[in-house]
Amino acid sequence: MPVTLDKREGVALLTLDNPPVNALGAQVKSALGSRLEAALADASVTAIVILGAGRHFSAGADIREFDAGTNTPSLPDLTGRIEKAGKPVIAALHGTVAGGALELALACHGRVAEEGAQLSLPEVTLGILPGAGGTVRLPRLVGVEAALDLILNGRKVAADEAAALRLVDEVVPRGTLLARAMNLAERAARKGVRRTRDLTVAAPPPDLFARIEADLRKTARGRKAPQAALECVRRALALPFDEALLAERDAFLTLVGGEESRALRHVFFAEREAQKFGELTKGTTVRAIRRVGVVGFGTMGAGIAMAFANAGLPVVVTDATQEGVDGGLAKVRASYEESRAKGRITGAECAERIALVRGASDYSALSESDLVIEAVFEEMDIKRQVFRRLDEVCHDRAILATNTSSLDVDRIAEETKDPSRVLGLHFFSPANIMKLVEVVRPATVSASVLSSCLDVVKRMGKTGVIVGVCDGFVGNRMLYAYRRQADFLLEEGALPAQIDRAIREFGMAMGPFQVSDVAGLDISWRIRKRQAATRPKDQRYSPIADRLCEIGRFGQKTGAGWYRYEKGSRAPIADPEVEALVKAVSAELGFTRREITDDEIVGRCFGAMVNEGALILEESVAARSGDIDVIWVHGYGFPRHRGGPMHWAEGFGLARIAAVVDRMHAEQGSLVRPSVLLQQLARDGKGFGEGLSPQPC
Ligand code: 3H9
Repeated sequence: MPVTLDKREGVALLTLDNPPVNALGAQVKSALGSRLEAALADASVTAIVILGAGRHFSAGADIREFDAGTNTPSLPDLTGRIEKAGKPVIAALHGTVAGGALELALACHGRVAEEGAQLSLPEVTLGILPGAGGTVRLPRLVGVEAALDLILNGRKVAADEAAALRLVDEVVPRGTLLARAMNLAERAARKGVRRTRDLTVAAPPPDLFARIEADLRKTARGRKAPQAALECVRRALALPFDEALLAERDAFLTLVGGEESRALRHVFFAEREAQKFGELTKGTTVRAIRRVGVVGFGTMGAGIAMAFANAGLPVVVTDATQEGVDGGLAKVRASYEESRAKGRITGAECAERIALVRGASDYSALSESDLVIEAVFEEMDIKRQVFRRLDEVCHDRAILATNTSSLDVDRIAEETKDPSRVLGLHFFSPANIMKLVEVVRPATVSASVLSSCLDVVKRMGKTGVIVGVCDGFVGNRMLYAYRRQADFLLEEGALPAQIDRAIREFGMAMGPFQVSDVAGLDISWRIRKRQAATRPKDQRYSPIADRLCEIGRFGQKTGAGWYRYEKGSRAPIADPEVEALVKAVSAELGFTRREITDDEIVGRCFGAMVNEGALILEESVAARSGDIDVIWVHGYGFPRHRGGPMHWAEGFGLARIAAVVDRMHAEQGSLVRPSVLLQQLARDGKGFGEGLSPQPC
């Protein structure tokens, strides 16, 4: 039974028992409703306590049921019934108390939270809003400003803060929750019930809503849920309680059926699916990773070292010279000091993390490391040399990883005596901040090495996605395809600022040319020069970026790239010199420049990207389209509320994408190779999830 009913000393205990997270699905709601009625009808019961079995009180409404439509009783019905009950109902909260679960607690007549409990209303992160009274009851309990902070940011509040906000009545030590909740229930039974609906809301500061609206215009661009939640809170102040509840319900139902919520729920589940690898890692032992080594103390090496130190793991970082080591350590110190100064970490945490990172100029310092990550120059010969050395100095059980962003990990693994312990761990820059790690799986790697790396990536609070070996793996390979169309569009008639604006309006944090100016144009120039000899002569190639590099425009670091920059500023300014260069290249290549629409920019850039994603699925370089979406959301700033490129493409229409791809193929030949999978799904009117059974990549 998903809800049990016990009686103790005149108090009825209703326990939610629906592993793993006590989600409030149809059966739980129905059982809770009937158990509640039974307790209310039982004359020997004076008060009721609702609690959760297992690690969490409850993760809220069952998100999987959102597509199934409303089921009875609805959560708003249930919370209404609890609030109106003639006997006191007390919520005993521990672990996660999220969304509808917190709304259930808000409707109770008292709340006790155990130390360690985390309370939140994360609905806007799922493209919805609290739909079981949260926007109406929370302002009555904690005030409008605090309520808006919680509702619009989906922020988790720890038990102590919840008490300070008067969101809970008491915080109690671990192990005492039930006793203290029963105690509160007995007291409430003597005093009579106190209902949240009867509380009055203090008027908020007069400019509060205007201020928040202005903020949302910047932070929630293109989103519907935050604005709708704000409106609900506004109505909660203006309307009678029950009318405000009805208005909230309407707003919730509109959002839950909308594209934003579908996309955000897709990402929620894709993130969790990405952690599952079926047979690939089933039953394998996870090796203990207690000490980590990093080779190369550049920006990437320092970022990786900090990512491990942030998770409490000691790291030793080697560099070829003592100067390199000192520079790297200085970078780490400066970064932590800055975080401390900004209040992101305490002084003690800062000192602890700095102490966890050691530097060395000799490979022998890596002999004790259980995992070593190479982060040296992106050059195959150099990497192979590093792996030969690692093979000599590291202990037999050590896992050896390369942070390459594109090179053939199979070839790197060949350099070692035991290639089963070699794989790629592709961190994204800055590695101490970015959540994504592509876990690159060469043919020879063992399942236990894969599981161990996924485990350590999770311990670092990052999202690991397994990908196969190919040039650029999943993320960069799709990025090349997208970026190439942006370059071609310049030649045909667009300018960098127009393309960047269209892509930003789509929802990407930055356009491709802005990104390039931030990253520096010189690195990809070097790669292109290396590839020049093998590039087919008849293949279309845009020389504009090369021309910019030839005149020393490497991006922000040189004050000029695709844009120009005022001294000390990072604000891009369109530059007539770049416009002249773009137009000159168009003329040289024989293009008659034409009007390019934003729709064409979006269709071609993202169409090429999605087609590449479909090829990646065909080749089993990624196991699922959701994995690709997770990679793009976490590693490349793809707007989460659009669900990732593959999910977005399904909504946009795979047939429309296939048509754009066909046109690009007709004009650009093998540079855009139409994916058979994409064409097939488009013909059959299916989505990516329907055309494939997940393949281990
Ligand atoms: C809501 O409440 C709307 C209301 O306002 C009212 C409406 C009328 N539903 O994350 P994990 C699954 S909206 C269904 O790996 P952890 C999850 O998919 C809800 N399933 O564990 C996974 O399944 P599987 C607002 C859910 O320990 C398994 O549980 N609530 C739900 O790392 C384990 O999850 C939220 O947004 C759910 N609500 O973290 C809370 N939650 O094993 C969302 C989880 O098949 N949940 N699952 O892959 C979380 O934040 C985390 O799951 C939690 C546990 C912290 C609870």
